[in-house]
Amino acid sequence: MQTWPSHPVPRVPGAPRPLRLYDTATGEIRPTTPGATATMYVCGITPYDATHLGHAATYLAFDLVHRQWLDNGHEVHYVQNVTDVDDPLLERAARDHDDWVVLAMRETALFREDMAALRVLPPRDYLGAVESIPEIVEAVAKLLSDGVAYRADDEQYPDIYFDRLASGHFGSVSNYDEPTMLRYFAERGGDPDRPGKRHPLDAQLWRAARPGEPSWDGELGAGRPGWHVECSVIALNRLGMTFDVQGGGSDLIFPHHEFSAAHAESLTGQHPFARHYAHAGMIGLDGEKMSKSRGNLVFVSRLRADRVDMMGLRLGLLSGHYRTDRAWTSDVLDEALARVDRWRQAVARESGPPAEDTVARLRDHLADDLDTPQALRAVDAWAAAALAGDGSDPTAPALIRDALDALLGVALQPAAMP
Ligand code: 5CA
Ligand code: ZN
Repeated sequence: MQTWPSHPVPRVPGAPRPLRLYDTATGEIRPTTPGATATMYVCGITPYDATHLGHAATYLAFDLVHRQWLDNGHEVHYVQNVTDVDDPLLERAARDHDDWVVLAMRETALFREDMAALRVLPPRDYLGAVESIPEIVEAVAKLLSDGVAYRADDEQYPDIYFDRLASGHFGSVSNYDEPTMLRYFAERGGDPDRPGKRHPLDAQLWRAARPGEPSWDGELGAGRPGWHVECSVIALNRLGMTFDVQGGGSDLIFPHHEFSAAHAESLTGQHPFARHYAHAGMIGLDGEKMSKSRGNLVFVSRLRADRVDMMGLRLGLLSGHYRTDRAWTSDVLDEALARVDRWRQAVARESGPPAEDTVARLRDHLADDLDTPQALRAVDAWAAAALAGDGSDPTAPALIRDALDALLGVALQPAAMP
């Protein structure tokens, strides 16, 4: 699939800091330990509606991971998927008498524009589920022949399921107990009550064709892929086992990331799937998680249409810590817009206080599990001093501008407007 346009990232003088990141599997903030090429897979959108601020916040968090690795001199191999065939997409298309393929194309195109406007660095590999079906079929066939997957006991719809215990590591991502797993499985796309399964928590790998649903014929019989195996296979075939970071929102911890890992571990006999499982908190609106199913959404594209400064939006979404569930309010946006104005005025001055210490603090805070609230405050302090006329270092404004661009993805050139 086509990705979105990139932009050059300036190199910032001074010493980079190795990135430490919270890992859901171990419950600790641990250093990331990439080789020359750092590897990351972040779960992409299900394109049945436009990108809302919750999605945007999650992709911005992982954009900061990308940027801290670049600052540390790594190449970054970043992979993202698009779940371009799944129940919610088909249901929305049916509701609106729309063609599901065209709906997915339209929303994916809008997502690309939103990501580019927010200056999110693009993935190197951007793959849809549909275009990945041959590799998914191959993997599911292997799981079947290895005896870790089975056909549901149902002659009409012989869906293929994964024996959750097959990898020997089930539970190692989420660390949830079985009642918690069962609750989330039911809430997040699982089918615990489906007759013909051997265990309520076994996850679907291949859904046999139903009347009126799209399906692909082949060695598994006509059907379409399950959700978790899509991400397992796309990641595994691009990054191999034990890549650096598997990312997404915290709503993906279970069942999605637990099963993506378990499938890949069963396919390869290796563990772990990823060194870090990193999860962004949920953005809420009016006291509830922002979600397509609840309909309490603020869309990035709506704000673009309203000519909202995307660098202000970016700063607003980064003003809270990425792991904290947090509410989006008009105050958050207003404060961020005021902040970006102050910063713009400060870096437009001919001189300011020496900026090396500020850049070092910015790096320290970001390397500490992406502590953006502190990082932004460090920049505020420099900007306030610059605007008060303190300091006469003529290189400082450009250094701050480059550091904000490279490390936070905030471009303060006047051309940054959407
Ligand atoms: N296609 C799957 C992942 S393979 C999916 O979850 N798609 S999604 O469109 O529902 O979500 C896209 C990304 O945004 C996921 O990483 C999800 O965890 C994240 N996300 C969804 N809602 C929110 C929210 N309210 N706040 C923060 N992140 C969110
Ligand atoms: Zn995924």
